[in-house]
Amino acid sequence: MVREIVIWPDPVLKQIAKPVDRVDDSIRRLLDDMAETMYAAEGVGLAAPQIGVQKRVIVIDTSPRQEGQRLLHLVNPEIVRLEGKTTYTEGCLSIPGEAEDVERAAKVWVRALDYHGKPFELEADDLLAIALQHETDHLNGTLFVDHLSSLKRELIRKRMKRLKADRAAEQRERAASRESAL
Ligand code: GNR
Ligand code: NI
Repeated sequence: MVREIVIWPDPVLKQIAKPVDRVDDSIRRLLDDMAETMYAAEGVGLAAPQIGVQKRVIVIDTSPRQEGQRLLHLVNPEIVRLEGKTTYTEGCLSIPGEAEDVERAAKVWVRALDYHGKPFELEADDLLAIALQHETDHLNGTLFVDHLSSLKRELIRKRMKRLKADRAAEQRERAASRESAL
């Protein structure tokens, strides 16, 4: 099921997500919903807090055009080593229409549980390394705008508040026209 993506600013995006104690069917359903939501939104990753779920669960696919072929499920991910520096122009499904340069480690080593609860380790560079850092940030209540100057962040906050207000007005209008059609 495709879930609704929470738009920043929202308190749920600032909280520290809780570790999963067992990868059971309900976690697998969450992983499936997250993958479906990520592909529908054409993102390269998604963290559970972005659909309002406070759990340390992420999905990543750096080539979402070939849906499902390079899908990664990570439960309780931990970055165990970071190396080098790189700058990438990042976006976020919770901050639509915005993109800014963020400096991060160029290479990371991550430990996590997979779809079946089995531990694995992953060594990543390029976009995958960026996505892993971006998504684990989400689990700790951090978004890419938190890596920007406060001036840039506050400008983006204003635009997101306007976008949310516009969307809410649109929904009210749609509800009203449904009502009058009855
Ligand atoms: O879809 C996404 N694209 C992206 C581009 C550059 C750096 C990070 C990302 S992640 C983002 C999806 C998202 O918001 N995940 O939390
Ligand atoms: Ni994001």
